[in-house]
Amino acid sequence: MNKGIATLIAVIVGILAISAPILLSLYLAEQQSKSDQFEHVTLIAQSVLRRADETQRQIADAFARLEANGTRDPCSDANIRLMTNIAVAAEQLQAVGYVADNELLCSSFGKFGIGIPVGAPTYRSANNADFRTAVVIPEIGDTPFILVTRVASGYTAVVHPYLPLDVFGADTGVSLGLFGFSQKKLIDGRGTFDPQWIEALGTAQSVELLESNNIVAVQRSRTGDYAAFAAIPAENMEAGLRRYAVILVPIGIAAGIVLAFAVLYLAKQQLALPAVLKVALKHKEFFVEYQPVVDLRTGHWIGAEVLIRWRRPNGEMVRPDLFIPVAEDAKLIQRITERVMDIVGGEVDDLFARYPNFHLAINLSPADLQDHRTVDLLRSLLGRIGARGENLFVELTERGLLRLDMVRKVLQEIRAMGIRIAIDDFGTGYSSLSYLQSFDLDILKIDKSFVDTIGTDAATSQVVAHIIEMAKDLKLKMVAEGVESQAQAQFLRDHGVQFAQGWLYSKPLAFSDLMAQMASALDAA
Ligand code: G
Ligand code: G
Ligand code: MN
Repeated sequence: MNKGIATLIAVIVGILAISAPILLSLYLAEQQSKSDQFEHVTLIAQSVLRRADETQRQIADAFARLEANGTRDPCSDANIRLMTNIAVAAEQLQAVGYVADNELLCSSFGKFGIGIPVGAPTYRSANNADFRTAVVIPEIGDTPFILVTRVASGYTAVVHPYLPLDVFGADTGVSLGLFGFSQKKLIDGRGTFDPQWIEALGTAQSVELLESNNIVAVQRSRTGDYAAFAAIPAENMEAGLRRYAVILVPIGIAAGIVLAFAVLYLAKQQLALPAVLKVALKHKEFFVEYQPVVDLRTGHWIGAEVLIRWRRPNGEMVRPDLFIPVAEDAKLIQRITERVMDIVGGEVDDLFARYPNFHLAINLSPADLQDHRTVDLLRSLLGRIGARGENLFVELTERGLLRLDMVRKVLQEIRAMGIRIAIDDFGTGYSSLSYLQSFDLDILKIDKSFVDTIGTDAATSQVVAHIIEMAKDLKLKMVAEGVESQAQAQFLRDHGVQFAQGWLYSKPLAFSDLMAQMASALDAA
């Protein structure tokens, strides 16, 4: 991958990593505060409504009892006694009385000599009740009362204005009240009120509104022509938000920083690898091991695959499957191949003098096959280690065969030296049989992933047999990789596979160990 793009992606992921948890924590704080405030305001509206409903029930009850008395003179002594009984029993009612022509003529407090003026009604409900708010009646008490008058009979309930509103009385920041539907007017309330809130209720039973200035809850009465509302300033929510944010945002920031460091650490490792590889080449941090290849019939070691190893200065081993692809991307792989041949050339001395039919297999990458220099490197390696062409194999992956023309030429020259060509990791790529046929190949290496399926009922276990048949058709010799059990070896032998490598026989060895073990095997024979 292009380094600039990789850096950009790392930076973007880093920014996301740090900002996502913070934004999430802010969002959670806001949601939490919002639901807290709505819960609060809804609770208030419900309390107002409960009190209003109870008051309304008592008023309706009072009117029903007075009207049932059926007297023609509402202010008769008997009727006033009934009024007194009702007012004493109904705790929400301050008094009950009789109003005609905007005058209170008598009440549970008795008959007044002259009528007390109460003014014109301010509101008439759908149930034909007239409302008068803020009526002062010194004979009854010194607060302005609400009067509710039954239009049909003139009977009137005197209600203390704070009764329905006396909820959370200490909480002065709260606006609350009752409004009537039919007139879309406020019956009783304190603080701010916006007729829009009635519109917002529509036909619903309740509604919660978040306005720029207010958090509002409206609750419709199930029995009367009114609804209760409560509102608190939106600043309350911001204060709540701040309370939660103080706790949640630091957690978000901490999580973000940890995440960002993790991202940067990973990105840095990835980005730095090519640079580190260059230093590793300069500082000679690579060495090689040799994994023996055995003849499946005799068990003799007939050759070995050269495998590169990288030990960092801090002792850490880096696996080739990790750094080989990076080296290929960074165009460093040819320097690595050259280093491998250099190491082999330096440490392999009298191997072929002692074992003239032994072979070493060198892994080549696609880039190696497109460069004529590889031919020269192999030729000089043969000279350094005193080997004939037949003592050297090269292993190619299917990917290496894709850029045709140059590859064919390089392979021809390699083969002309007597070096044999093995196709590595066969079956894991995507080349077709006929395509492979168009190259002069000698050996097919059966990938460990297929060998692993032998004796299992994995769907791919059939593939091994097919690969073996195919190799026979192509007249290729076979090396099975990663053989770990006698059962696998037996299967391969039975199917005509000639050679194998794997832990069953030997792990990759240092050159001196390879030589020592071969010598002792010969002594034993
Ligand atoms: O040894 P294991 O040893 O983990 O090898 C892992 C992979 O690395 C194998 O697919 C092997 O073919 C590849 N590999 C090992 N050494 C070399 C090398 O020198 N050059 C290339 N191109 N690949 C190698
Ligand atoms: O180049 P190639 O893909 O063949 O490299 C072989 C890889 O497999 C190396 O990493 C080697 O160490 C590893 N290997 C070799 N034999 C065995 C084996 O029998 N079992 C396992 N698990 N790994 C093996
Ligand atoms: Mn290999």
